[in-house]
Amino acid sequence: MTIIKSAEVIVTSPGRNFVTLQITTEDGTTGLGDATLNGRELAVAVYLADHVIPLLKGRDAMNIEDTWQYLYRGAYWRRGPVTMAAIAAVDMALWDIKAKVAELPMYQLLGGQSRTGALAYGHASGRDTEELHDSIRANLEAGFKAIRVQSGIPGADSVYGVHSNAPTADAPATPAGARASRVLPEVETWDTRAYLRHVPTEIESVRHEFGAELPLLHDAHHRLTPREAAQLGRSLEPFDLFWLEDVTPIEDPTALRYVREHTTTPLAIGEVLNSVHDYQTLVTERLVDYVRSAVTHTGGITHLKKLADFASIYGVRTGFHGPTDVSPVGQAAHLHLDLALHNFGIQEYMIHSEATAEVFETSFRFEDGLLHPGERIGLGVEIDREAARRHAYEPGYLPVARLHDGSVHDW
Ligand code: GCO
Ligand code: MG
Repeated sequence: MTIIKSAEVIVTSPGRNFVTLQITTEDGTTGLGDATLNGRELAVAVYLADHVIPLLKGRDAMNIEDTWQYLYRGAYWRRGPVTMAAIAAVDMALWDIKAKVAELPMYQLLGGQSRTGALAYGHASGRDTEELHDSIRANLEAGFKAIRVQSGIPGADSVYGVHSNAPTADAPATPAGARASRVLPEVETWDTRAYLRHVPTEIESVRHEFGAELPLLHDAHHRLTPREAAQLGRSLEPFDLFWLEDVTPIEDPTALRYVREHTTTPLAIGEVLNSVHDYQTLVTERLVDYVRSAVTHTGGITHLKKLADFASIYGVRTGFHGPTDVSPVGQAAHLHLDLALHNFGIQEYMIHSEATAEVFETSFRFEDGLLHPGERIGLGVEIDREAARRHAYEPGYLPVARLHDGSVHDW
């Protein structure tokens, strides 16, 4: 029987917080879904426990599309990161169950393998040029064939995405710094002019040191006006970026019209979007080259597949969001999609900590710069409930950015 018998929310913090939904059917098949929303984790946990789980019991686990529409349209209050992360967790868990019932790795249900593996990019960063180059070398040694480059800015104490740690399982980079025992968010100071002056010089130094072939990416984290973004895109054109990410704030997709008119640097956007509808202007006007949503924040496999298929009609490719705040369950779901989708572009891959790997045991492998979900049936992830219990939830916040005059800026 594939009738849903029970569902449970598991909150654990092996190095950082994760919210996981486990659904069990009457015949004892279990499925896992990721519901982690960095810095706002418990909102999704409560949404699932109080508003979604009571609706799941007794439903046929096989009817994934119907359950998706039931939770989305049935709520009336649709979209938004909390709702879409909750629906995503249910959706992933149901695909996991369906693939287990079919005794197939999940990508087989999406049409099978379109490639031998998904090109992954790692995160390199440094407070200065030397540290940045060392971090790139560490990424190359770890097997990455594409690298995101973030650097410190002279005069700024801390900058988004810059860590002194190498991307190893022992010392994983943490993008958001959401785990903190402090009560209030960390405050970073931001200076756009210094950033616009400095970043091109760092990327030039990287091209000089590492050659023309290595695909390089950079994330501006929504901090620029369209004119500033156009300036940055233009100044980076000689260095042939794979993509420039999230240049302008997400609320106004039409801001990218100006950027597009002024630079040929490829653009990626979307990690904070959570619906295919959010992409209508971006995709139909071809304002971006890559869509960046995460399966965890965009309604799961069902909805992300719709986004990818919509984008494919316009020649836009995928670059799913894969920081460590997407759990190994969410990342596994990405890898199944990456393998199957024809318009796959690249996959972000931040290696989870060893503590995380003890809680979530995965089947995915990273070989020769490519990620593969493995051949285990379902999504290929098992959760160790005992290990999960050993890591209690820790409240934490993402940092906040302020300008030199004290006013709040986009972080
Ligand atoms: C990325 C993202 C992350 C976000 C983080 C917020 O490109 O990986 O920008 O680093 O900041 O996911 O929780
Ligand atoms: Mg980003």
